Amino acid sequence: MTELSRNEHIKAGSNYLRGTIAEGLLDQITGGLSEDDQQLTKFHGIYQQDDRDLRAERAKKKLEKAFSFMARLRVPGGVLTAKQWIAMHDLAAERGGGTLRLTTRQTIQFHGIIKSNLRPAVQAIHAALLDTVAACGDVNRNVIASTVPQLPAVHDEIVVLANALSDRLRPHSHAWHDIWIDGTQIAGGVEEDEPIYGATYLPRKFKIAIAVPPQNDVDAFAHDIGFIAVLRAGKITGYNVSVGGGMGMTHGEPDTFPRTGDVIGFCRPDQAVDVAEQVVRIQRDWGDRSDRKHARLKYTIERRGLAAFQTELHARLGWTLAAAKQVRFARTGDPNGWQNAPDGTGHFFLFVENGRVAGRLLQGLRAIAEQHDGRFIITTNQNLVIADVLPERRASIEAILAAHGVTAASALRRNAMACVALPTCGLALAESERYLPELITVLEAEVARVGLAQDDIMIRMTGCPNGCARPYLAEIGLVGTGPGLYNLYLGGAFDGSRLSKLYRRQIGHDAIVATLAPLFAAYATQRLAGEHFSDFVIRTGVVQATPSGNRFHDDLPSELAA
Ligand code: SRM
Ligand code: SF4
Repeated sequence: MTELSRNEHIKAGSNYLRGTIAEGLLDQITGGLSEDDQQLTKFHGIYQQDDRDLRAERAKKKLEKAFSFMARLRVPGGVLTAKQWIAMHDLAAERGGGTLRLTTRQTIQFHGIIKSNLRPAVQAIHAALLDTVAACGDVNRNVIASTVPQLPAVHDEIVVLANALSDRLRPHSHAWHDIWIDGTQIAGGVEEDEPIYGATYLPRKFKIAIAVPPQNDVDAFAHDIGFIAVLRAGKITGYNVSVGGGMGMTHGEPDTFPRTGDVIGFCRPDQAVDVAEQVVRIQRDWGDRSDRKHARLKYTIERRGLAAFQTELHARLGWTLAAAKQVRFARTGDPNGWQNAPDGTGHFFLFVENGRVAGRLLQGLRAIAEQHDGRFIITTNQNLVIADVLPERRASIEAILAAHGVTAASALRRNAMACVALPTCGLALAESERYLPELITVLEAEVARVGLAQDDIMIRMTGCPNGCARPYLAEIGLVGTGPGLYNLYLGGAFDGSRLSKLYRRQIGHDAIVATLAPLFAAYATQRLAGEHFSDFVIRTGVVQATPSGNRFHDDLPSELAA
C-alpha cells in the first residue's frame, strides 16, 4: 500500500480537528503554534504566517519570525449585511492589520492578527453571526456564486443554493466552537461523527462555484465542481455540472497542471446538493492521499478517467444526469458602476484594487455602511457591490465615495487582479499585490498610446504558480518564478472557457512591457470587429490555442525561452 502523506496522519490523530490548538494558544513563549496545529487551524479558517519583509532582520537578531495569523470568513455567495460590514471593519481595526482583504473566493481575509488576539477576533466574527469554519483545509471551501443582484430572483436562488451546499458539506466536528468560542477542549470524551467526510476529511481542498451565464465572473471551469445555471424565460431550470477544474501547479513539474472542468451533464435545482455530496464522497474515496500535489479532484479524474468517474457518480446517485444544455458565457470579471434591477433598485459595483480595502476607501465604505440598509456583496474578482440602493439614495453614496477619493479606474486596471503574495504569503516567489498596480500604470500608457484605453483586456498576476488569482484563465497571465521574475501566459479566453499558453519564461518588468507593448499595437490595428485580445493572439499565431482537451500545456518553443 502507498504511504499516506503526513497530513493524513495529522488529521487522523487530531480528534476531529482539535489537535493541541487550545493548549498552543495559551503558550506565551512563542507567537506561533506547533507545526501540526498549523495544519489543523486551516480547517478553522486560520493560517499562521509571518511578515516576510522582516525575516532577514529578525534572523540576524536571532529573533523568532514575526508570526501573526490570517483569518478567512466563510460567506457563501459573499453576502453581508451593512451591520456585518461595520463589525468586520471594527475587527480589522482592533485586532487585525487595519485592512480588509476581499478575496477571489468572495470573502474577507484579515491579516496580521497576533496570537493573543486570535480568539477574541474569532469571537467577534461569531458575534456578527459569521464564522471561519472550513474557510481553508481539506474540506469544501467557501461556495462562490455569480454576483447578479440586478437579477433579484435568480440571485436569491443561487445564494440559497450556495448556503445549502455550504451547509451540507460543512464539517460536523464541534471543534471550532470548542476551541474558539467556548474555550473548552473536549479531549476524546465526546463522540463525534463526520458522516460525509470521515475522520480524515478529504485528501485536499475542494471548491464549488455557481455561475449565471452570460456572466462567468466565478470562473466556473476553475473549480472542482461548477454549477452553471440554465435559464429559460428568466428562471433557473437547472444546472449544467462541470467537474475537475483547478489552477494549481508547480514550476518544473509537468505532472502538476491547471485544468478546466469537464461538463458532464445537467441536473434540476433540487438535485444539485446531492450531486455535490456524491462528487465529494467519490473524491474522499478515490483521491490520492499519498501525494498532496496530486490530491485534487482534477488528478483523480485524469487518473481514473472521466467515463469511470461518471459511471461511479450515477451509481452513487441512483440516477443519471441529463444531457447538458446549451449555454453561452460572454465574459469573466465584474461589471462596473450601477447595475439596475427591474424593481428600480440599483447595485453599485465598486472596483477595489486587488481587493485591498484600506485607507480612505475603508473609511468611505464604513460611512456608507452606517447609512445603508441594503447588503454588501463581495464579488469573486475581489470587488464589492453596494447592493439594494433606492434611486433617491444613489447620489449620497456617490458623494461619500467621491469625498473619500474613489475615482473611476481605467479599463485595464478594472480587469486586472493580483493575489496577496508578499509579505504575508509563505509560498510567494515574487511580488504580486504590491507590484501589479505599478505595472498597470506603465501598461495604461501603452494601451492609451495605441487607442485601446477603453478596451477590456484582462490581466491577472500571482506571486507563485498556485494560481490564487486564476491567472491561467486570463488573457494575460503573469506568474511569479523568483524575485522580480514572471512567466508570461497569453490566450486565456475572455469568457473563462480556455486556458492560456506559456509565452515567455522568467522575465522582469522591462521585458514584460517590451513584450506586451507591440502586441497591444498589433491588436489595435489588426483585430477583427469585436475580437478580444486573447482571440487575436491565437488567430495571428502569437500563441497556439491549447491544442487538445482542457489540460494545461506548459511547453514552450525553445527559441522563445528567455
Ligand atoms: Fe489560494 C494557498 C491566498 C484563492 C490556489 N492561497 C494560498 C495561501 C493560503 C498560502 C498558503 O497556503 O500558505 C494564500 C494566503 C495568502 C495571504 O497572505 O493571504 C492564498 N488564495 C488566496 C487568496 C486570498 C488570493 C487573493 O488574492 O484573493 C484567495 C482566497 C480564496 C478564499 O477566500 O478562499 C485564494 N487559491 C485561490 C484560488 C482561486 C479560486 O479558488 O477560485 C486558487 C486556484 C483554484 C484552485 O484551487 O485550483 C488557489 N491557494 C491555491 C493553492 C494551489 C492549490 C492546488 O491545488 O495546487 C495553494 C497552495 C496549497 O493549497 O498548497 C493556495
Ligand atoms: Fe501566495 Fe502563490 Fe497564492 Fe499568490 S498564488 S497568494 S503567492 S500561494
